[in-house]
Amino acid sequence: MASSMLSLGSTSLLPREINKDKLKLGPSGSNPFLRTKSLSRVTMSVSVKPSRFEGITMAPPDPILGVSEAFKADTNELKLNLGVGAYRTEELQPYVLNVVKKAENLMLERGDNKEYLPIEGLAAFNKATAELLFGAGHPVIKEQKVATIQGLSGTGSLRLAAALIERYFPGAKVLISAPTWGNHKNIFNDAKVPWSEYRYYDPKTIGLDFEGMIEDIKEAPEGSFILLHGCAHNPTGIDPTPEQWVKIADVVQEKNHIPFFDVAYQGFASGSLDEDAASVRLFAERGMEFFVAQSYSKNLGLYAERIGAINVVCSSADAATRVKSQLKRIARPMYSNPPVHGARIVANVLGDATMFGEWKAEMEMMAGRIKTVRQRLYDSLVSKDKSGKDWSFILKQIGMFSFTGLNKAQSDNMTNKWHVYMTKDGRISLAGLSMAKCEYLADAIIDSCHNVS
Ligand code: KET
Repeated sequence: MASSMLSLGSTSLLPREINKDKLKLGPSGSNPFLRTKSLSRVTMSVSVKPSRFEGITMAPPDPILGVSEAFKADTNELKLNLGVGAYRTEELQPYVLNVVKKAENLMLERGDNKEYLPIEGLAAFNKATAELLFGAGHPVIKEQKVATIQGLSGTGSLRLAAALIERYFPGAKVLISAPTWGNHKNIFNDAKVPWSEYRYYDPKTIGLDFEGMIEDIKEAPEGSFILLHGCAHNPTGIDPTPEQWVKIADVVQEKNHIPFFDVAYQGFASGSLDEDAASVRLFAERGMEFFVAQSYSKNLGLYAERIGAINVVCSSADAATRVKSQLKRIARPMYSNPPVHGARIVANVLGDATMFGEWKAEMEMMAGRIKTVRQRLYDSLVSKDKSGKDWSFILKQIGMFSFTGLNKAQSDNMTNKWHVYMTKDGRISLAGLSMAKCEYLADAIIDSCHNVS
């Protein structure tokens, strides 16, 4: 293809189309190709030269964000995007929290500048984010045992920690749950950190395979990193009970493993920020050393601001200082320093009692809407499905998602026949569902579940 085409940026022109294009570009002479006069010769010499990028193959679409691209291209009016975990209103519109608008207005009024942040990010944000996670009076904070640096949301923060593991724990393995958020594998692959899976989801019970999970964590080489979803496990929506968390902490401690929490949904699982941080705080109370990546994409709706943090809890303030210095060293050549806008929003909201209260109320409202559609979807399934199938697993799951148990062919049917966009692992984002669409979705699920194998 490349040998017969002239490429101009992202558009490719067949040679016979060039004259047509010349007319469109006009006689200004500003286009360097047109100034050569002998356009056809230029075409010839370019056309025989293979691209240096010939060896670069087409990458597959992203399993989650690629779903949104496919959704945009669908013109059917019934279409429904339940792919990415992003909160929508009942009218299925994106939602900017009022408290975020308030914080942004404040920033405008103050006339905050756009100077570079330090490599570790905004100090007020780093302080507030660690306090939100552990609780302000927690000994790990008072004793300055936490190395916190601002990251490019949850993903960027995970990536920084992965780079630190690669550099300082060569050969150490990260254990991730089967299944997990798809990007975890990409992150550790790109950071060249070996990983393997521990059992988590049991398709027979559509619940947690707790025995399998404990066995696999026990069997991992001593000193492995154990990636845990702090709350609202993605994609299953199944979390360990408080008693199970205690047992997980026991075996992790016994085997000298290093826990690595991914907290992307604090406040979104139960509606309470403290309750959703209970797993992390349990490990902190035991004096363990561990990682926690945080994200404000979901709970403050700051998806595009890329605001989050990586926290490393250390056994001494001295170790925390050294770890922080190395995290900065990793960040500097990667992206130099993080963006300020989202950090200021979070610092303002968390640092002001009134705004903090308003945030909690809005978060409860969002979490509440998701719980309401979850219930409505369940009710619709139960009333429409005459097969006797037990749908109660939908109500047992928590957070933004429901793991439907639909396989790839069934998920394909949801999209191809019903225009319901979802990930191929059978996950649907209830945050993208309205009450009005529950019945339609139930019809699609029942058809896909019973008529496609
Ligand atoms: N961890 C988990 C478990 C997670 O689900 C996400 C995002 C992230 C981290 C990172 O989010 P960030 O915006 O970098 O702070 N999950 C949703 C979006 C995505 O895939 O990027 C999703 O699963 O739909």
